[in-house]
Amino acid sequence: MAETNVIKVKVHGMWASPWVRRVTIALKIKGIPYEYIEEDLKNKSQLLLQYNPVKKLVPVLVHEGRPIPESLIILEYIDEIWNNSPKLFPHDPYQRAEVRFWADFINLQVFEKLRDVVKARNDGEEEKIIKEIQENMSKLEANVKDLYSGATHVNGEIMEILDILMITLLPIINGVEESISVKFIHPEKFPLAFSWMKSGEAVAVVQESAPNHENLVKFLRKLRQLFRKM
Ligand SMILES: N[C@@H](CCC(=O)N[C@@H](CS)C(=O)NCC(=O)O)C(=O)O
Repeated sequence: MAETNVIKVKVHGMWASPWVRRVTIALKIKGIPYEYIEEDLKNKSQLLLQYNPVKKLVPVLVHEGRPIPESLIILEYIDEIWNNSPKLFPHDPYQRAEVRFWADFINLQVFEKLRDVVKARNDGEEEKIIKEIQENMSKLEANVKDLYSGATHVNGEIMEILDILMITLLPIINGVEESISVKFIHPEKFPLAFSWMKSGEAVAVVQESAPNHENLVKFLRKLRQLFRKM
């Protein structure tokens, strides 16, 4: 087999994970072939534990045998290594810093808190986290006009990092809301953020990688029951 045909990239992932989906979308945008390894998170593979011994989480990207954990770090790595294909981060250092700030904010203050909603042990905890997410969404909404050009989604190849994060947020919001039977992120309150989140709907790499909504809701409901019983 010619050297160029050897798959040098592997991704350890899990179908429902938006953190994993960010990475696979980025690889597809860049046109990088990869092998995908689905992990059973109740029974993690020895390889995953060896590759990410500190956090033991997916995604892990393995490039030429070397593991890289943490989705945002993986995305930066992908952009640095495959730097002649569509760029995920802006070239300008100031803009790059700004994008990193917002990527971190969206990751920690929205994605991670959506997961915390599902893992809340009682209604009081759930309500508190929902309120925090609504406040964080308001902060994001106030900044969308400066962050989203509205023109980056004409085709999947020019999606950048914040586009990937926003686009992959929508199925998780829908899944979490349905799994707890509470609608708490209203499109009319966050119209700019919603139009950004929806902007990827027609993009092939986004469509191909979308988790099945019913399966996602089932998965999240089970997770919720598990934490409510603890
Ligand atoms: N900060 C991590 C979050 C990744 C994460 O939370 N992964 C979840 C899957 S959705 C996981 O591996 N969970 C397994 C566990 O909690 O044991 C990243 O950005 O990669």
